[in-house]
Amino acid sequence: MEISAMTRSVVKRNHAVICPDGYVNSVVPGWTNCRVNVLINEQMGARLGQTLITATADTVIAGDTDTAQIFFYIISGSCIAKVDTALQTLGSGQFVYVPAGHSYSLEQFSADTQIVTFHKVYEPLKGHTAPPVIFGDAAKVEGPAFLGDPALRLQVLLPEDLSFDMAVNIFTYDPGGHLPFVETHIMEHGLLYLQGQGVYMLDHEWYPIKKGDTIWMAPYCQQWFTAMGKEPAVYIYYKNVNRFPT
Ligand code: UGY
Ligand code: MN
Repeated sequence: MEISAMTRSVVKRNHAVICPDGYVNSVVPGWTNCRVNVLINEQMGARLGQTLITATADTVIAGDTDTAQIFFYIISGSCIAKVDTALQTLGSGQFVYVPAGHSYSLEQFSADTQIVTFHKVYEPLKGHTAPPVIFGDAAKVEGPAFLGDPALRLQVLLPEDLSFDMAVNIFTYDPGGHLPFVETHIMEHGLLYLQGQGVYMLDHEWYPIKKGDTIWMAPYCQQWFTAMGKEPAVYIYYKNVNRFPT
């Protein structure tokens, strides 16, 4: 193995860039015969969890969501997902959202399967019933132009309904596309680059970013992105939504 003291990863008070060269595996009870990398967690000051699972044919990912809902997105490969009694085969670009208080199992993986997960302790909202289990496919979700710019397309994977307190979106930028302004907001993000490259500005520091990188942005971490290269830049990201700002 090449020995190196170089990395693009940084972990700061209100943002982090986590690149694959620094991964160290975790053991998660119930998630067996797989590699788990915990990319974002409350230990860094975050209020969400983000993990990357690399599965083999004999992997089983099973558990109860208890208080924290989980969103599983298949980056590559396939598996069979079961939530309570509902069963579905999931392939690349497909996902399952498991609300708090349900049991799940993902099994029968193809050898090359990678899954990104986002989890958050669910905050119920008076007058609204808890969200349902959702199986979905990003390929079937429309991606309208973002704020009128056709170089930017945003796919919203979960229903825009007040019962949900988290969103998971896929953002696609054509080469040269960029966020229209520097965002400064209360919502937190966890994101994973699925394709391409570009430059992210996080709190006035500039980072080259590419496929495979993770970014954590705490509330009010200022953020701006421009895509570079010859193919679109694509990232999937989490955002907390729809609750009173305590
Ligand atoms: O939803 C968002 O806040 C999104 N526009 N932020 C981002 O991509 N950094
Ligand atoms: Mn944002």
